[in-house]
Amino acid sequence: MNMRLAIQNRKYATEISSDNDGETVCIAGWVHEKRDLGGVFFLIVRDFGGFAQVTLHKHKGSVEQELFARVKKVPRESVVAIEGKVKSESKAPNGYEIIPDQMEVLSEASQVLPLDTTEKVGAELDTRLDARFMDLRIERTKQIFIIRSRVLKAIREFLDERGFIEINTPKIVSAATEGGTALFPISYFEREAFLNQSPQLYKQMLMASGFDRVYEIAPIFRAEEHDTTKHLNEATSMDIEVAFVSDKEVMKILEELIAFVYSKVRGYPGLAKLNLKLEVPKIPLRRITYEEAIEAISEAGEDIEWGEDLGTSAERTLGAMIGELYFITDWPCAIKPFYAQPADAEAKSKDTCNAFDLMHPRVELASGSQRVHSYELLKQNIESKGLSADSFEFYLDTFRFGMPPHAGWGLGIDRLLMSMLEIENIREVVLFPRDRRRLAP
Ligand code: AMO
Repeated sequence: MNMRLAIQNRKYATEISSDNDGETVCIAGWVHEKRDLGGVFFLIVRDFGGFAQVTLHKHKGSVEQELFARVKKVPRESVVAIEGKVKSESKAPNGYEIIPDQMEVLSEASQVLPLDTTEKVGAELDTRLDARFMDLRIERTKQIFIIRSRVLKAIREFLDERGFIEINTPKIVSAATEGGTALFPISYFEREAFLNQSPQLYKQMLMASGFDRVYEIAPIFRAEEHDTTKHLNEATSMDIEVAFVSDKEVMKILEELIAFVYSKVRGYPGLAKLNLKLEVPKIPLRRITYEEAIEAISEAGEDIEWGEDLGTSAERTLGAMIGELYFITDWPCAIKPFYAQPADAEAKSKDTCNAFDLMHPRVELASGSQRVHSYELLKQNIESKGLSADSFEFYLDTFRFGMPPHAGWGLGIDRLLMSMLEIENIREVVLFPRDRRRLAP
C-alpha cells in the first residue's frame, strides 16, 4: 500500500498532551464519532490508547474546505491517518485538539455497522458475539481482555517465582479423565481419538519424571449438552501438579495464588470501566467439609442427600450463606474421579477422599485432590468406575516405576475472570466462545 502519511511514526492519542502545543503529529485509528456543530466539525479518532479530537473550522481557505468535505463523508469506524498541529484545548479529551493538514482513509467502513461502538445503542450478547471484532472496539469489552491478560501474567509470575515449570501437554488424546462430562470424539487417521477434557493424566505422569512442580494454562474441551451461563464447550484451565505434598499444601498454593492475582489486578485503572473495586480475598479461606455443606443445604430447605453432587441450586444456596470464597473438602469418593486419594480409613467415619473444590458464592472455580500414587489402588479405582484399565495403560505404567505422592488442581480461568469482574455470563470473558450453538466466529 502506498501511504502518503508516515503512520509508522504515529503517536497514540494518550501520548500527546497540551505540552505538545504547536507540534505536528500523526495519529491513526478508527473514526469513532463525527459531530457537526455548524461552524466547527469534530472528528473523534479512537486508537488502542484512547481518543483524540480532530477539529475542523468550516470557513477557512480552500485546502481546509477540501479536507472538510472529505472528513464529513468518511463513514464511522473507517480507519484513518491524520497529520496536523496540536493545539492546547482544555475541553477536548486529554487536553488538546488536532488541527488537521492531511487525512488519509486507510480502510473505508460500510455505512451500516453491526454494532454501535459509542455504546449509545446497546446490543444483546449474541449480537455482540456475532460481531466480536467490533464489540472489542468498545472500551468496556476491551478492558475485560486486558484484565484477562494481566491475570494470566500474574499467575505465571506467581508460579515461576515458586519454582514451577510451564508445560504443554497434548490436546488430542485417547482416554477420558473427568467422569461426569462427555468427550468430543475426532477422527484420527484410522483410529478414534478425543479432544482432551483436562491435562490430568499428563501432569500426573510428569510427577514420575522428577519435574516436581508443573503448571499448564491451556484449553479443555467438554461436550456439555447444557446451555448455561457458566459452562463452555471449550474453556481455559490452569492446572498445577506438585510432588511430595498432599491436598493441604496445594490448597494453600491455590488460595495464595488467588490473593496474589487480585492484588496485582486491583490497582489497574481499567477496572473503573467495569465500575469495580476489587477486594483482595482474606486468606486462609474458609474450609467446610462436604458433610457440613450437605447439612447446611438441607437445613436451608433443599432436598439433598449424602453422596449427591452439588447442583447449581445447592451451590447458590450455600454460596449465599457463606458469601465469600471458600473450600469444600472431604468429598465422597463415589462422586470424585478415580485419581483422588481415599482418606485414611480410621480417620473418617464415611467413605471420603482427600479432594476439594474452591467455590465462589456463585460458581465453582477449581477442583483438586491428593492423588492415588499406588499402582494397584489406581488400577482398582479405574475398574470400579467402570472404565477399562487397558485404555489407561500409558498412564498406569508410570505408577510402576517410582511415582512419588503428589497433589494438584485445575482452576477455570474463564470462571475466575467472570467471578472477579462480577460478570453474569461466562461468554463475556472469552474472545470467541464455543457453546452448544456457537461455532463461529
Ligand atoms: P474439573 O472438571 O472440576 O476438574 O475442572 C476444573 C475447573 O475447570 C473449570 N471448568 C469449566 N469452565 C467452563 N466450562 C466448562 N464446561 C468447565 N468445566 C470445567 C471449572 C472447574 O472447577 N482434572 C481436574 C482438576 C484436578 O483435579 O487437577 C478437573 O478437570 O472452573
